[in-house]
Amino acid sequence: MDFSTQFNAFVAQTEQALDKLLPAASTRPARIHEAMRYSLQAGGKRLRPVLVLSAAKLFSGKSHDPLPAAVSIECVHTYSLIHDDLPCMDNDDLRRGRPTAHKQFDEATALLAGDALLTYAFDLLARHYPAEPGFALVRELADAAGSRRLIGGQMEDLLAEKKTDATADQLEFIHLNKTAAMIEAALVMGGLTSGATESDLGALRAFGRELGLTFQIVDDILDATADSATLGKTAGKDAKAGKTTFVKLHGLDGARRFAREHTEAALAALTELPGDTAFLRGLVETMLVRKH
Ligand code: GRG
Repeated sequence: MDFSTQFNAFVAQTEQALDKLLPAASTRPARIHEAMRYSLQAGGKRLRPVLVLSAAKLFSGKSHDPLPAAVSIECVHTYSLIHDDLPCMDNDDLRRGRPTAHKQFDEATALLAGDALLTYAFDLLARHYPAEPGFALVRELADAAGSRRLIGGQMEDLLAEKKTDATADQLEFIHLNKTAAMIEAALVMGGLTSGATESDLGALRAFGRELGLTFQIVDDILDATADSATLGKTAGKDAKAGKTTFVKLHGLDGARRFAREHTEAALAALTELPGDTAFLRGLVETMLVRKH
């Protein structure tokens, strides 16, 4: 199967599982379940679920269905987007090509929908896996989404926004935690569902770190160069806010060079993994040239 056929197959599996595993929109109170589904089923690249499913495929150990884990990390990711768009954070009107949750519903409903998705992610893991690998999955996701990583990255990002001279070190902290943490966790969770060893998990983590940094640098480049219609979210926001980004610190050419270096490092990390890594190789290469 070529790269894009495999990618689309993973996305289709994810969409089906999302629909099956989420509470029905009519579940009382319908408004919260409609809002959860509105944001979760608005499209999105489904990168994190695809990483769970593709990492799970690499190993031949004791295997559990990776789909609940894939859905659970997409729930956490979507909660973080809903909250990030709120007026008290990024105050954005457009997400995944649609009005943001607080514009479509209202602020209180958007806040609750985010809270509910975060909680539901752990419910899914607890319900669908036995203690092993369930505890490890819960721990991995909680760690990636917690105050040292996703939330920590978001906190430093908000603090850095107040000044226009953030350093390269601060920028790295923000991106390693706000972006790369969830990408690493997705890969590790996939590995955990199919019996990866400690050393395999270490290699997945190293790969995820580099992939996450590449992803974020490309995100900064796209924010500076693409339009809102292509991105499905507001373009040019970083420059307008005077925000420190890879592009601001290193210029467009410098940012492109960094993206290539992290791509090389990601490809090198892949050589430590067993199984057929062609799909992950394709993903890294596609990441570098993505348009949204
Ligand atoms: C509110 C705790 C909390 C965290 C918010 C996700 C986030 C942290 C902020 C959104 C802004 C941003 C640029 C985050 C970096 C990670 C990132 C690029 C997220 C967007 O992920 P995509 O592009 O989104 O995979 P889709 O919609 O395709 O799933």
